[in-house]
Amino acid sequence: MIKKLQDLQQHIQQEKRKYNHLSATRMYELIQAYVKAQMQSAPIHQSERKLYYISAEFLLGKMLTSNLVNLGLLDEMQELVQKEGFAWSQIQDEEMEPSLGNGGLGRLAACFLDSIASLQRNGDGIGLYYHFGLFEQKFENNKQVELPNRWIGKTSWFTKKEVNYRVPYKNGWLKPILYDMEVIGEHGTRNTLHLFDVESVDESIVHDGIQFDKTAIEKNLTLFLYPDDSDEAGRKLRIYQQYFMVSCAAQMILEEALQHQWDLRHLHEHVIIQINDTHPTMVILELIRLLQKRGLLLAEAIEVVSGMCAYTNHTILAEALETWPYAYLQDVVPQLMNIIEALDVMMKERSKKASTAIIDANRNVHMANIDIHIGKSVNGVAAIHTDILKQSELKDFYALYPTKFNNKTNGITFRRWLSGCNTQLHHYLCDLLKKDPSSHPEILKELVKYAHDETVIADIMAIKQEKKMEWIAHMKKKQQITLNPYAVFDTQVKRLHEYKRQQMNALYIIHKLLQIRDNELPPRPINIIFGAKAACAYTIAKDIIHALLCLQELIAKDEKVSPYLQLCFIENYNVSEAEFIIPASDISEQISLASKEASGTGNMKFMLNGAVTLGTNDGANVEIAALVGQENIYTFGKDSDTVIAHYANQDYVAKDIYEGSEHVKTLVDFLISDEMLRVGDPVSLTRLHHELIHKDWFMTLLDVEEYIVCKEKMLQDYEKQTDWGRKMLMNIAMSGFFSSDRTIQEYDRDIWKLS
Ligand code: 26M
Repeated sequence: MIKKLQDLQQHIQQEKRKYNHLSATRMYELIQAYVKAQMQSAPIHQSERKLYYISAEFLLGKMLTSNLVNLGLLDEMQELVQKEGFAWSQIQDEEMEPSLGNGGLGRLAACFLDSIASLQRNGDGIGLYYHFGLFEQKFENNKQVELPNRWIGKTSWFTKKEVNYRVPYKNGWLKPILYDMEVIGEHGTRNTLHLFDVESVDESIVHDGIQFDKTAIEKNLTLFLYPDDSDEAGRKLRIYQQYFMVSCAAQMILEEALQHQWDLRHLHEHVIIQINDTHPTMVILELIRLLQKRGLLLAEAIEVVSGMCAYTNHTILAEALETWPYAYLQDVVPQLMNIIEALDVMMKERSKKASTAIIDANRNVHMANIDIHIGKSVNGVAAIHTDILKQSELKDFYALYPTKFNNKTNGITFRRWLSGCNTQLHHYLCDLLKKDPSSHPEILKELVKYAHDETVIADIMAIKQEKKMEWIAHMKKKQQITLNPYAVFDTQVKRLHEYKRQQMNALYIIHKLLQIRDNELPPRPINIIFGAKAACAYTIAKDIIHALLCLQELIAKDEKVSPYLQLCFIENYNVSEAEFIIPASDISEQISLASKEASGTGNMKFMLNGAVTLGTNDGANVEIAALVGQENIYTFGKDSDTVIAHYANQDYVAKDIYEGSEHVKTLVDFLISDEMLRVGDPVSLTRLHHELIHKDWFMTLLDVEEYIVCKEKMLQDYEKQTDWGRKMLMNIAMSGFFSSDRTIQEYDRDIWKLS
């Protein structure tokens, strides 16, 4: 064990003498061992009440820099590394990124762990140790190809532990193995992330990339994050995963309660469980089952568990709200069925409304409905989202349980999204404000004092330019692409989904391309940057990626257009790529169809790093607008009431807009122009073209013209550089509200009551 910084330095010198050379790999290993030892010696925060944050996803990203930030050792370590002749990025490159999540929901869980520890609250995370994280994305022939992403390496932040739990399964049981990772807060106390694996897991059953026998549960249970669930075996495997996760969680919670000698009839006084979306819902059922086994009556067990559980909703998309056929549950978790039945009967006494039923008329079990009936709290993740839950999506539940509903606007950890990824801006702000904004987000407001200080504005803009240069060098190395560093950087990075409307951005690109060919030149070159993965089975999402990659090729080959417009699609967009591109961006694209993006958290990361939002009145964009004021944000598009009314009245017809506007028709038809078909797949491009005209479920054409006008205004305003710099400054200044420390304080105040 390398315990002290001097020890680390000694180790480095020793190895250099011995081998005459020190590789970046070895350097990383030595530093990692040192940091891990530091974390393991940090004190655990003990208390009479503890939070368990259960989540199917923890999208951690690389941990080295973030751990060093929290230990207060980043500057020292960067200096040491530099003295040894390495760039910090070389050392970072050595770490494998654990991609144990899809996007917002998983990254939120990771930010929360960081804030919970930093605020010195007693709270652990519980999830699954997937051997393969979210797939690695490659582009071939302008299409996404998915490769397995095995993230587990020789050096790891996780430590393997034995546990004596048993998870009931078919005619026997499964034996869990525990992997623990220390979560260090900025004040040096530590919590733990517990990820469970199954002992009998067998990686050798994976073949041809991501194929495997879906019925061999003992071998495949923890192999993949969200295995393909297009068939029955895949869907049942997800139920096995979820049950395994929550059964381990329940056993751990009861074991810890026993150690503390907490009375099980008063467990809700000591334990609070936050259920991250519906994936961990069965923890409610499993705890009721286990408490009954330990002597509580059903009614007593329900009462105790009700007081222990709180549910967070992350989406109103109907297709994302989980329901399981009764028969699947019967097959996978027969031991829970009498509890589901009992709860169903009890809740039907409370409400006769079909919308609130646990088991519906088609014998489907609604997981969210279990959470809402039994849990003590239901929260949305941004003000507008919570309002929509109360007023429309869950309005029958809101009538039943008005006091359960509350809002907790999402946040991000500034330790990663400022200190870790933008050291230049972080140092500058620390010097200027005489306090560290990562620990004291509210201090950022003092920046407003400098709104008319041209030196400060110029400094902030110079940092932006430096981050642009760094990112361009990175992309040159990674994707052999040459980009103009003096262009406007207009960025849309997030999962690919129709509701997020990357396709609307594609139509803007076509608009700009045609303008340039028509000699209407922009005042400054524009770089439009994308990063997005599409779910393997989501055909239209893949068609959108394909269209964008075709446009990228077409523009790159167009000598007239490319000096003014470049399109760059970041391959394999993940947390590390986000940390690179966000600080380099000028424009933050947040253009979801109003009402559909529950919150968004990328929007907050961009704001903190001085990008200006181009967005709809959706999710947390609404709160960003209220904070910065209309002169520091660009909003457009129909509002959520209008959109919700269109769905209710079924009166949105994309084709009417397509036929009614020559401009829109030209843009949409470009997708199947000869030049597009020459570089692309006619089947895919035609399908997308057809979808936009005949379905357009997320109403791209409804907002596209306003979007184009709004973006053009933004690009014009960008030319008034000092005014633009002031907008950057105001965005940074008002971003303090979006610290996940604030979010966690609210969860604690209203729900967890840990302190
Ligand atoms: C469901 C069924 C089958 C397979 C996967 C799923 C599924 C997986 C992830 C459904 C939803 C999932 O995540 C939803 C999500 O990420 N929601 C996002 O949560 C963020 C944090 O609150 C918000 O900021 C985003 O707006 C919201 O889209």
